Amino acid sequence: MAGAKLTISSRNYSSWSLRAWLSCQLAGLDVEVESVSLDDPSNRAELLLLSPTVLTPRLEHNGSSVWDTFAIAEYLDEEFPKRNMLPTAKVPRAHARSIIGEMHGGFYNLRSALPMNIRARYPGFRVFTGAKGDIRRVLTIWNECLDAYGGPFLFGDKPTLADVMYAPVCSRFVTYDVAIDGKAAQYRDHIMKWGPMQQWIEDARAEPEEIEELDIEF
Ligand SMILES: N[C@@H](CCC(=O)N[C@@H](CS)C(=O)NCC(=O)O)C(=O)O
Repeated sequence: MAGAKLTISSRNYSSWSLRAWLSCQLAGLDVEVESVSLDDPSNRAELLLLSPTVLTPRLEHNGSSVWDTFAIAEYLDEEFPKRNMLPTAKVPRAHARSIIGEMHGGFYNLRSALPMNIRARYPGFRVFTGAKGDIRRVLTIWNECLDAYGGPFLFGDKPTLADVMYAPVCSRFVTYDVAIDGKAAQYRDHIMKWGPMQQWIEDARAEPEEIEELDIEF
């Protein structure tokens, strides 16, 4: 559908931009992507007019302006009900909403200690103790879903918004060489090879911008 625009920041560093873009892919929405560099004060001023939080992502679609990744995902699910962006059955849908909520509202240590950086590789990276608890919880979530619904995605054979929410975590595990095994490792690999993820990774690699403070010296 023409006329949809997604404002994002960096493809390499912005995990929320990735989630919003993957949500658009699940919705089947043909979206124009506008990247803004948030380092530039004039861009920030312009973004304030679009997104009151001065944060990306922000979606414009059919007269609606939606900011915050969770709101964008909910909006798209409502606009495109036939796309089944959440599991169709009530119990798994409640499960999916819960783990989506956990990702959106939590995992602060994981997100701050292992910022998304698609292009980088840190072999042997030492994860600090605070983030280890978050990693354990993510693995529990993944293993419970993969056991209950049979994979290869968290809720079975089709991707849902739950996979969208955890996709940047898969990328972080690759970047920071987080040792995982079994079904969780297979899941990480499946998501990293998933078509829309591959497309985003390719575009992130081509992106010129480097943000020094997010390129951890190690
Ligand atoms: N809760 C927000 C978080 C969005 C967010 O933190 N976006 C980052 C990019 S990943 C941002 O815009 N940062 C700009 C800044 O901090 O200046 C969401 O779900 O969309």
